[in-house]
Amino acid sequence: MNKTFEQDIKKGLSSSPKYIPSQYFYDETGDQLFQQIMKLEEYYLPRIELEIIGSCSHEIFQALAFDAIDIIELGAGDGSKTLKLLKNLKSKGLNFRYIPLDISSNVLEINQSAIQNHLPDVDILPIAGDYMKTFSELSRQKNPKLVMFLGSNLGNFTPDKALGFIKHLYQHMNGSDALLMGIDLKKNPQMIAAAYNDSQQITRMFNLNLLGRINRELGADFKLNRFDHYPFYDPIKGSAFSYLVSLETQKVKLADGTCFYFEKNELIHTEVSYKYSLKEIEKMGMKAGFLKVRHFTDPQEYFTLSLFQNE
Ligand code: AVI
Repeated sequence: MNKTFEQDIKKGLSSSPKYIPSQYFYDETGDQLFQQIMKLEEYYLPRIELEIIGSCSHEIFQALAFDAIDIIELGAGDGSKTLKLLKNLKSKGLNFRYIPLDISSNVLEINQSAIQNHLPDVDILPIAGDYMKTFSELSRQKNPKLVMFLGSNLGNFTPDKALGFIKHLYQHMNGSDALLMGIDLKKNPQMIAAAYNDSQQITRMFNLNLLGRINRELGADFKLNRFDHYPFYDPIKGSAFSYLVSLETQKVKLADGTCFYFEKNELIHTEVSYKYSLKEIEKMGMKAGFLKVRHFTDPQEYFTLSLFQNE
């Protein structure tokens, strides 16, 4: 049994307000549900990010100062979007090694075979584990690098943590390295609200799977139909918040006998997905220490690939 998971769940469910850390969405079931979310019409993020990759690869290539680099991707996932960028960079003659970092070794295997199939000449060095730790270790190597953090993963940090994260990356990068981040932009709130409350209810299952996972891994007796998915977007804060709502007063027990009590309509906070404006992204980049930020967006400015550099 995973001790950290157990401790985090016990801490979160005995806090007030209750919460479950969003990193726990991604067990095997959660990974599959997330793959389905990424194909939903309402969840526009990956579709538009891919579109931007298609249109800006040449400019990214031109912005890179070296012709032999390490491309390090944090939280790389299955690499489906990255493949397009890597293919485009390769066809322009960029010589690179691809280093995907992810917590899940499962997903890294999928990533490696997908990239290898299409780009047999590229050296791939997948590293499973905490990607911040691995990144700090890798940064001691002096090879020039392009660091990538795609998929609007930055949005799952609060703005303070997001800034801390970018600062940390900056401190471990050399002058000529570049950082490319895919970030979801503020837009019509209806569009964002729909992305987290899809009509096929996959996001609902994704959220409820947190309770399913606690049942499976900690022997809890959550009845999933006694909880509801409650997403809401606050356009002022620019954050989509996700909650689970207890539909009745109830008690839930873990296999070790620990009990948690829920009042009717009590909330469990499960996720934040912050959205930014282009100006806010620039400010964040500058505060972290970068001197230059360039945005590549779709024509409607729904999403950006932002490139942070020093030179
Ligand atoms: C992984 N992350 C960027 C997704 C997001 O949009 O915040 C996770 C997600 N949650 C619900 N739908 C997708």
